[in-house]
Amino acid sequence: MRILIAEDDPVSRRLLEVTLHKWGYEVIACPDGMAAWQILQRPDTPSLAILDWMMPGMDGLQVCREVRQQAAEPYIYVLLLTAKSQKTDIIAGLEAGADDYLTKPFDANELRMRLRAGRRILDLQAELILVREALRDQATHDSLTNLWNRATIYEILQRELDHIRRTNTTVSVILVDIDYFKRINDTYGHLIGDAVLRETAHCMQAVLRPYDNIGRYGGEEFLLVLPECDTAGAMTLAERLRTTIATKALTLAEGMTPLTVSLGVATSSLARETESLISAADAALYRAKNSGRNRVELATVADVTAESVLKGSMA
Ligand code: GH3
Ligand code: MG
Ligand code: MG
Ligand code: MG
Repeated sequence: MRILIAEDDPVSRRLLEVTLHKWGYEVIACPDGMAAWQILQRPDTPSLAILDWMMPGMDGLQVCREVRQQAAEPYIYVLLLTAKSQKTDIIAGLEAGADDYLTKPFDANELRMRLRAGRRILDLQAELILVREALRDQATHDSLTNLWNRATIYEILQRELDHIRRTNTTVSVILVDIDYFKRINDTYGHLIGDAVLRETAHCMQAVLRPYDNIGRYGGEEFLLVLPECDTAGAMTLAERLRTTIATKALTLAEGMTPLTVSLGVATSSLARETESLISAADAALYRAKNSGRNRVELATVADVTAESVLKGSMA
């Protein structure tokens, strides 16, 4: 573990450095607060710092305040080293954001134990961050395919549509639905069905550009959100997805007939509201299904009009 030491007195600094080395720490030592603050702002900053209070230029307290004002992560554990031992001084140090303090001349064993306490806190914090990241991942991803889940892909589309209102570009969506998927479940069982869903998801992901988004929209339905992609681009991509899946012999079960998908494409030039755009793509997908499946259909103005008429009649 790396520790930063800021101490203006060369003898004390050397002593600290040697002691910490002996305990197995990797040490970065600097002679004043300014140098310490420079290092603490780096992305690869040590997460534990021992700061002397009184130093020329920027003192330990000022460094402490700056550290607490910058981004909260990675957390930097600060131990203030001070010749001041008045209660009011200690309170001032803690108020500035120090986690702990030690009065000089310090007792080596005490320092050792206090550093250990600091490490425990840093370890706990790292663990919390991992858990939080895992939770965030769970909340935004579909657990079977690891694609974005329905809520997240919907949000992504909303964000993209907001964006194009400002930038005057085009975003396209593709709704993809596996053909006769129920048969796979019925013939080979639900587990193979799950494996087919995962395979299909990965197969599509491999065809996409890095900035395209794909989410699991329903059971065997996927929604793709394609930023800065016009009708022609979206149709080409949809066709590539269709052929890629149709020609990929899924070997998940003996005698399995090639899997196919039907796709509905819609672009923001047709509809600029999230719901309308998705339902336009859905109408196109419905046509693709009715025209025999394993094909791509493009949404038209009629799909959007039909949608608003339907909405009107329900209102
Ligand atoms: P179509 O060509 O008209 O789309 O026919 P289909 O059989 O694909 O469509 P249908 O909507 O009739 O059936 C979809 C099936 O998908 C029914 C459901 O049991 C299955 N399904 C939904 N989610 C999952 C899942 O997570 N795992 C598995 N194995 N099956 C699922
Ligand atoms: Mg000093
Ligand atoms: Mg289906
Ligand atoms: Mg379906």
